[in-house]
Amino acid sequence: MVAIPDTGYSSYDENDEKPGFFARWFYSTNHKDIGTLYLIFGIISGLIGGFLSFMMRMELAEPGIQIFNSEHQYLVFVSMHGLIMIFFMVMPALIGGFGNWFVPIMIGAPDMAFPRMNNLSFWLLPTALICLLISFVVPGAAEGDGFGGSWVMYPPLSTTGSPGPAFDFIIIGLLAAGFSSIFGAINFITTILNMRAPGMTLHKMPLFAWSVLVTAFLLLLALPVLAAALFMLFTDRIEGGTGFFDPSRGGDPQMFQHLFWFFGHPEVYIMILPAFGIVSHVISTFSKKPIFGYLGMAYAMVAIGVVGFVVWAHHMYTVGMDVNLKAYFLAATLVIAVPTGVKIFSWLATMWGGSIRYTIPMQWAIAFIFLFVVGGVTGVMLANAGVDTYLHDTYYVVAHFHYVLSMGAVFGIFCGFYYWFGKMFGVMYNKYLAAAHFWLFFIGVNVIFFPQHFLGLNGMPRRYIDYPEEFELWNQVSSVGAWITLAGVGFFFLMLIEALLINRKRVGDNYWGEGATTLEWTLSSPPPYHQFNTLPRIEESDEH
Ligand code: HAS
Ligand code: CU
Repeated sequence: MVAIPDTGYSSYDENDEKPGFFARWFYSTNHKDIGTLYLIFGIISGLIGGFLSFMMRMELAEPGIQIFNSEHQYLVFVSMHGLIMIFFMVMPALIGGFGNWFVPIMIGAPDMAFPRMNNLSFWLLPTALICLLISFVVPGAAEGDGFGGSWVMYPPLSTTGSPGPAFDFIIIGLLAAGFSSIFGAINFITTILNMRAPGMTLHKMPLFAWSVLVTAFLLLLALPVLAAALFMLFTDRIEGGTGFFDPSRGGDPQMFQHLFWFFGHPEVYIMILPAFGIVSHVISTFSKKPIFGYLGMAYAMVAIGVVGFVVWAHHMYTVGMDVNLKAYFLAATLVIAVPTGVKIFSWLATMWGGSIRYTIPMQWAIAFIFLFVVGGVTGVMLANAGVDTYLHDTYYVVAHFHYVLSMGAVFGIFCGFYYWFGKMFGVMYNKYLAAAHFWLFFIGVNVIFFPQHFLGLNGMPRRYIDYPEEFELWNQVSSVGAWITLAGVGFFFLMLIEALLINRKRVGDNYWGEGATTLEWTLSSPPPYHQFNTLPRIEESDEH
C-alpha cells in the first residue's frame, strides 16, 4: 500500500458550491452524497428485513401456529426477508454505500466515472423496493397475498404455484435492482481502471478498492443471468406464454435452478468480498502494520471470484445429478477454502506482533474473522455431497449462511461504519453506546444461530411454520437471541442519535492516528464536497 503523500489534497475549496436540498439529494451526482443515500437506504431496508425476521422468530418460539394467519403468510415473510436483506440491505450498504464513498477517494479520482448513471443506480433501488412491498398486499397464491416461494424462486412455486400479480411485482422489482447493480458495476470498473491518480498502480491500490473491483466483475457477469432467468419466469407465467421450465411443454424446471445458482453462488461472494476489503483496512490500521501479504490478499479475492463461478451446483446436490458431476462440484467447492484461508491467515499474521488497539471497529473486525471461519467450515461440510444429502434444506444450512452473512457481511458493514463514521459525518460516536451495540449484537446473533446447527443436525427442515416438540428447546433459545439482537439494534440507533443529533463531537482529519494510511485520511472530516481541484501524486513506497 502507499504512504500518505503530502499534496494539499485536503485543502478545502471555498468556491466549492453545494446545490440546494432538493437538487443535492434527488438529482445527486456527487459520489459521497450518493454513498450516504445508499447507507440510509440500507438502514431502512435493514429495519424492514429485520422486522420480518423478528416476527418469524416469535412465531417459532414455540410449537404450533400463533402469530401468522396462515402457513402461506409465514412463507411470504421468509421469502421477503431473504430478498430484502440481500438485495436491499447488504448490497446497497457495502457496494453502493462504502464503495461510492471511498473508492474514488482511495484511488485519487475526482468522482465516479459516470456520475449521472450513479444517480440512476441509486434511484432504481427505492423503485424496486416499492415493487417488492406492493407484492405483500396483492394476491399471490390461492392461500392469500404475497409470494411464498423463498428467495430462490424455484418453479413451479413461482409460476403456476403463484397466480396473481404478487410475484410479477417481485420480478419487476428484482429486474430494477439488478439493472441498478449492473450500472453500478460498470461505473466502478470504469472508475477503477481509468481514473486512478498518477502513480496509483493496481498493485498499490488499497484492498477495499480491489475488493470492489472484483465484486463489480462478479456483478457484471452474474446479474444478467439472473435477469434472464427472471424474464423466462415472466414469460412462462403469461397465459399461453413460454414453457421454459414446464415439463408438460418440453421445458425443464431444473434448468431454472442452474440459472439461478449460476447467479446465486457468485452473489454470496458479492456480499462478502467488500467486507473482506473493509476488514483488511481495519485490521491493518489497528495493528499499526501494513497488511501482511498485500498482493496475496488482492489475488486471493480474484481467485475466489473466478472459482466462485464454477461451483454453483453444490446448491443442487439433491436434484439427482450424476455422481461424477457431484464429485466435480464437490472438489471445485473445496478449492475455495484455499484462497479464503490465505485471507484469514494473512489477517492473523497482520495482527501478529502488531501494536493492537481494541477500538470499536477493531472489535467488529476480530469478531468477523472468528465468526466467518465458523460459517466457512460449515460451508466446507455442506460442500461434501454425501453429507449434504442429509443436511440439505435443514436448519444446518440456515445456520451456515447466517454465520457468513448475518455475522460475516453484516459485521463487515458495521466494521466499516464505525471505522469511517467520523470521516463521513465529521463527528464521533459515544464509545459506550457503540460497545453496547457490539456486545449485544455479538451475543444475540450467536444465541440465534448457533443452536440452529443442532436443529439442522437433528433433521429440522427449513421453511416450515411449525415443528414437533422435540425441537422446542433450541428454537426457544434461538428466539431469545432475537430479543438480545433487537436490544443491540436499539443501541445502534441510540448511538446514531447521540452522535449525529445531540453531541456532535468534532473529529480531526486522521482521527485513528498513525496506522491509517489510505488516502481518505489526507482529507478533512467530513471531506470537502468535491475533490476536483487537486489530484494527489502517489509517491513510491516499498513498505509492504
Ligand atoms: Fe455457503 C449454502 C458451501 C461460503 C452463503 N451459502 C449457502 C446459502 C447461502 C450461503 C446464503 O456446498 C443458502 C442458499 C439457500 O437459500 O439455499 N459456502 C460454502 C463453502 C463456502 C461458502 C464451501 N456461503 C459462503 C459465503 C456466503 C455463503 C461466504 C455468504 C456471504 N454454502 C455451501 C454449500 C451450500 C451453501 C454447499 C448448500 C447447502 C445446501 O444443502 O443447500 C466457502 O467459501 C467457505 C470458505 C471459508 C472457510 C473458512 C476459512 C478458511 C480457513 C482455511 C482452512 C479451512 C479448511 C476447511 C481447510 C473454509 C481457516 C476445514 C474443514 C472443516 C470441516 C474443519
Ligand atoms: Cu454456493
